[in-house]
Amino acid sequence: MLIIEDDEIQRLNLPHEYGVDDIPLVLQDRSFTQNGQLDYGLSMHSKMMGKSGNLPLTNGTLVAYFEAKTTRLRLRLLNGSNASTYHLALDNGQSFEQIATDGGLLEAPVKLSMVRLAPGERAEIVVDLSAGQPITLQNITQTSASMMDENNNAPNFNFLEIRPHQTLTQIQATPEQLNRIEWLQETDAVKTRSFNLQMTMGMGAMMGGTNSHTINDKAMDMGRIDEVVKRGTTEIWQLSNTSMMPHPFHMHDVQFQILDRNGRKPPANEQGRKDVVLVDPGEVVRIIMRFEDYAEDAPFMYHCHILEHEDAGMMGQFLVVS
Ligand SMILES: [Cu+2]
Repeated sequence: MLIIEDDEIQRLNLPHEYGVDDIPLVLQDRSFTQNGQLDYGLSMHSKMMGKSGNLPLTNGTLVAYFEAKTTRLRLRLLNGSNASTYHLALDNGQSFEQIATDGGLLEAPVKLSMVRLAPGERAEIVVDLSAGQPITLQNITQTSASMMDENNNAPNFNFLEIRPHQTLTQIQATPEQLNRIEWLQETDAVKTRSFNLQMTMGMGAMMGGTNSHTINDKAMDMGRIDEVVKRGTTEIWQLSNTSMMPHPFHMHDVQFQILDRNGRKPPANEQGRKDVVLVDPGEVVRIIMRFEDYAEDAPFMYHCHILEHEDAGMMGQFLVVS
């Protein structure tokens, strides 16, 4: 995990002592063989849906715990799983504050009792430990109407047990204003591009054949540039999912803002700088971004962040030119 900070973040007096009250957490699920090796056997099912494990790993550790010395703890969460979307909550039902998205601080903290994190997605949260009782960060299984979601719906994992010390150092409350974000407007956009995330369920695809996972009917081809963007412009990318399972769409190069989900404003904790957005089956998500970096020779990528999906072709590449 790379942690990027600046003077402005330091001035906010958020918990920022690495390993004490500021903890990076890479969350994953893995399976192991009898002799303790990583099991990456792919069935036809996991080739299609992505590989999920049956055990939770936190920073590569099983049954992880943390001894807390402060009344507040800042957790920098990364879903580092291949394919599982997590629904993270505290076991005592206590709420927490989300303070940052993938690419930076939210404008204000958002109070939540659960945060959804797709593969590749990040969130920073602040947990209140002033009651002095142990709290466990868990994944909560969601009941899904779709059988197709089953594999990406991890079981009730315990990712981290937080054990507070007898006496805790007081940490001040989170400031009410964290950041000022320059919001891009729909009218700023010079172009709208459409991306359709698709999966083919045919027998050929099940056997790992070509074009099982595509964007706009195309599987990734290193020799093909899919989109050419003009530097300095703002665009809307319209993401639709016509497959039977959710896909976390990820872009390189830019941080985008979510304009809407099926025409509705995204929830408060998604109103920030993002580079991963989960697109549910049947959903249309519009994102907006400004392209400021040149990429005239070596292209940037966009892809589904489920590892087996990008491997199977659900990826494209774009240039940014003058
Ligand atoms: Cu996908």
